[in-house]
Amino acid sequence: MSGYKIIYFDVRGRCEGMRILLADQGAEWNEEVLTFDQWLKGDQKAKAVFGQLPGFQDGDCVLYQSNAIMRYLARKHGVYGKDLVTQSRVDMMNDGVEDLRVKYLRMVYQNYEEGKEPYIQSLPAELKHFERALRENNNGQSFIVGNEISFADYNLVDLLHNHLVLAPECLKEFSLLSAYVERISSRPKIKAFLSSDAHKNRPINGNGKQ
Ligand code: 0HH
Repeated sequence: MSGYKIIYFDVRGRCEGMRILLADQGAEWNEEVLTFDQWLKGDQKAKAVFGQLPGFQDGDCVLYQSNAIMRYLARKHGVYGKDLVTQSRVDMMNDGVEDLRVKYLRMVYQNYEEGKEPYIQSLPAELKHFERALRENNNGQSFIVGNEISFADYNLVDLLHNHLVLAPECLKEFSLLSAYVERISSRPKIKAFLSSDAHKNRPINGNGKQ
């Protein structure tokens, strides 16, 4: 069993992409779950490099920043692309995922009631970039980059899952993205993880909005 530990709140949030990566790679991990009251005591915040979670531990390696953790796991499990150009494209797509995640989180945590509908209206303009990237890579039949799964796929699929909860029709006009989410989510170990209580019982966000 690996000694991975994810230190986070009881939400999917910024950790579900890495959980999907670990599940698909057949790795095991432990969760150190903090309540918000425990967090407000301040000890963990003081330890965290940027005063935020998630944190992550693998032996002597302690990391913060969710995308740095994803990259560490990607390097360790060989899901970061096989050459410099592919790795840089994987980074580029993951940065695109991060940009959309930040917009999603801002809406969910800061402006859900008024911002949800305008956000949903603006989604096609965001999702079309991912649809085009898929089309330009083997006509959408492979991964977001190249012909092997990468951490950007795990991160993108998690964010798309959240969007399908927010707006169940949002992928209807994007046939390649729809098929892609289905395909990645049907990989046996991911499918098993997605049907587990660990995934199903964990809320997407910490404020009850989704
Ligand atoms: N760039 C950082 C990263 O990618 C951003 C981390 C971040 O925003 O890792 N962390 C937030 C928690 S993620 C944080 O530490 C959003 C989920 C919030 C759920 C909280 C409530 C759960 C209760 C069950 N926020 C706390 C803080 O900044 O003090």
